[in-house]
Amino acid sequence: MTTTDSGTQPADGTQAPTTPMVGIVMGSSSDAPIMSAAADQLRKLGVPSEMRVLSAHRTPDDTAAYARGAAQRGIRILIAGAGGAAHLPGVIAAMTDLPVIGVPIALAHLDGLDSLLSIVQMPKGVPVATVGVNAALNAGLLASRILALSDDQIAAKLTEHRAQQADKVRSQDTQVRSAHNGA
Ligand code: AIR
Repeated sequence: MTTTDSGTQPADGTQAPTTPMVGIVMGSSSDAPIMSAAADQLRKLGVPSEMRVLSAHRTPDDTAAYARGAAQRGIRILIAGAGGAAHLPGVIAAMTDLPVIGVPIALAHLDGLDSLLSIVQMPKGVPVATVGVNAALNAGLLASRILALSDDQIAAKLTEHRAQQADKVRSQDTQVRSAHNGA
């Protein structure tokens, strides 16, 4: 499955599809409900992405081909999510110089601790930046922050996003204070 998530312009014949900057990869389509949060966050920040299902164990050759070809196709950062014996982010990081962000997916057993340790405990020399269990939204934000170092539009959207987030917390503060403090 290849999905150009937010990288596709309206099919009006006047604009070519935007090249995806972020590749979002997952070990199974069962990870998609979690991993879609990364795509949604990237879309909100105007970062074009693509999604693939690639398994380090079930489709190792496809995984290798994708990892080895990603940089040449214009991908700048890879986000990889997997559950259980979650080797996908590490295997991808072994085959590309692109930054790789790992998302540990929680399965029915062990509450995601197995996935977390499989992804975070990489041997030295092959780094994977690991976010929290099921924290695909943060993976999208982290990828955007890295891209923002060399992209003013993404940087501006991130600043706006942080300001909106602060506004939400301030309005929660106002509500809680008026309910509990009478002020
Ligand atoms: N997985 C797939 N190949 C290798 C691994 N570790 C993971 C998927 C998913 C879990 O196995 O990332 O989180 C269960 O996959 P499924 O297809 O059985 O639902």
